[in-house]
Amino acid sequence: MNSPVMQGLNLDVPAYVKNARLIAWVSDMVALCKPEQVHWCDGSQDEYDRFCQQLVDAGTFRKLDPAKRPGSYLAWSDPSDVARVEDRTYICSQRQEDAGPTNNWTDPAAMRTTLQPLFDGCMRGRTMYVVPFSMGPLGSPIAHIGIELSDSPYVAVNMRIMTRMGRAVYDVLGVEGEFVPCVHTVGAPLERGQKDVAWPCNTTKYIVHYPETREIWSYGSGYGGNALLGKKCFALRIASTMGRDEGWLAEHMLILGVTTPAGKKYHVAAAFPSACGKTNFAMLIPPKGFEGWQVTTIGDDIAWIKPGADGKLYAINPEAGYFGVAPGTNSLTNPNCMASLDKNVIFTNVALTDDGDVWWEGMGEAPAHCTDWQGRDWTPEIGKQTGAKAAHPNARFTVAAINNPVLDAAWDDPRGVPIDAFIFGGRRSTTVPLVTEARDWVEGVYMAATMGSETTAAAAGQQGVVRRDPFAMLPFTGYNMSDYFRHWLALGKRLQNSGAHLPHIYTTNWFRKGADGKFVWPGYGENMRVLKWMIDRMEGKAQGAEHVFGLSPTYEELNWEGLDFSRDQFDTVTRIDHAAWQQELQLHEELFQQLAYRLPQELRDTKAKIAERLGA
Ligand code: TSX
Ligand code: MN
Repeated sequence: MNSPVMQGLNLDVPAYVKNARLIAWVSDMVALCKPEQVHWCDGSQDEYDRFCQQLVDAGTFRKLDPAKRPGSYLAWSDPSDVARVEDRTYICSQRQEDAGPTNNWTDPAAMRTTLQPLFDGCMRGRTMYVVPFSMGPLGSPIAHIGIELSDSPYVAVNMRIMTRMGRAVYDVLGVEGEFVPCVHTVGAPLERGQKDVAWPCNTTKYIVHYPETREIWSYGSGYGGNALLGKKCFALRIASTMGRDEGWLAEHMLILGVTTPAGKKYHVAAAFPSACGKTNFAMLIPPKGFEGWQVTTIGDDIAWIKPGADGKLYAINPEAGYFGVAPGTNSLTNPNCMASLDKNVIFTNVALTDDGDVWWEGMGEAPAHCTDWQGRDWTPEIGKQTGAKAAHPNARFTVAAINNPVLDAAWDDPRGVPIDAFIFGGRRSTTVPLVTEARDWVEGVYMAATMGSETTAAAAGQQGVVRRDPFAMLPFTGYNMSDYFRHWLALGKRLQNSGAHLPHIYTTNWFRKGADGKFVWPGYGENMRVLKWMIDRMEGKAQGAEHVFGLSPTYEELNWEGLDFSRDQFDTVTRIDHAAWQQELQLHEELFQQLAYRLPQELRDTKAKIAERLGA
């Protein structure tokens, strides 16, 4: 007999938890993982404060100076546990072709056999936290519920910031409601009397998704997307599969609102690969020359988008906080983000200053001395001599959306916001112009499917290698990428046939370089000029000029008030070099070869048309 009750462990299910499937599953997982106790999280402030104190006592958290960073903590992870582990991330569909060539696939039965002994007793000596969370506004028809079982209190406190976590979730869930079961363990059981470490984890890691049964199993890591299972695992990999089956979209997109001086409001969803500044764009401050314009944030990373009864696409941010990269963030690149970090923040892997505050590379002037993310002495001199960074390059902040001074009033609206435009942005030093509008949905899907990002140059003078990242979803689509393209095409066709006006689709590139190797476009707040052109297009106020793969602005169509940007510079960031584009199409072909199985014919046709225009 191995039931938890027989072992003497009472599940202590709170009276407000009434979902039979949930209780049975927790009971099964307790029997498997064998925690010392079970804690049902209620999501209260009091509970959060107690967990944080417990993390301080365990040495995981350091409380920052309450005068400088009220309510804030710093965690340093194990040096081996600092990022998502893509090569340990699995999509376990019944058929390999449903995971596709861009995902790691393992037969689900074989994976269950592998994981069973790893999870057996994995929480010994620890507490299992039952973390109920809603991805999206509670009760929203676009939202979905998950329950994460984790043996990490660090996960519990981060989930409270990143999701709508707590007791109210059970009211929405009810007796028969559905939830995505998410099991997480750091994979470091404690034997009797064994002392814990500050950041328990295991060198063996598995981040496993069963898309058909909508389950997530995560083993061995306590960090970010490996452990906060509502984010990439649920809101993107599992949700993209739900969206495919149910006719909606789960996307790696920020959502922002733009209000014009006339008071008209537009909503834009934008996909950029990592290291392209999504959070910066989501919190953009309009520059000089744009008085009366306002940009507000709905989300900075993920969008769930469902067609409404009126045929428009409505988007919610399934998250309730930002888990952003700290290095590079400062009061010039993103003042709104810096303001968001004033209080109630969990920092992970940034440096600790001698006066109890935080510092990271690119925050501003370096302190004369601090303690780096591995607990070692750090000075600018040490940094210069050894190359050691004070903060890990993937150091993070976890902060509630309500800290954001430009949070959109509708960010928590259960109906979502109507999307007027999609942006797909790459990071390319050549070839791809500043902004291009697709002439139709299929051309837009082509742009998104072929978007790419240049890895930062490996050696001086060497150009970065282009890595394709279709829709910025390559690591996050929970099924076959070619089927994902089909899903986008089918949704467009369906909306079009219903007579709906589809969102415009744009591709942007803030990163073209000049002959001197320097960025030509000033970027950041100045991207407002590009946003305004998009709105001018939507309002029929700008014509654009057609070229081989879409339509880009003329120099006259951008508002240059407050910015010194010459016709020549504009030409450098928008020019289309036909020879370079011939080569670019070769690279598109390589992607299409990889994704040939079930690749939609429309994309091949679109490529052929571009080739034809280039040849003419
Ligand atoms: O986030 C960025 N955005 C979008 C902002 C709304 N970044 C940072 C990318 C790494 C996270 C950018 N970097 C952007 C941009 O538009 N553009 C660039 C390139 C760039 C860097 C520096 C300067 C200009 C362009 N200027 C000076 O250094 C003075
Ligand atoms: Mn992301």
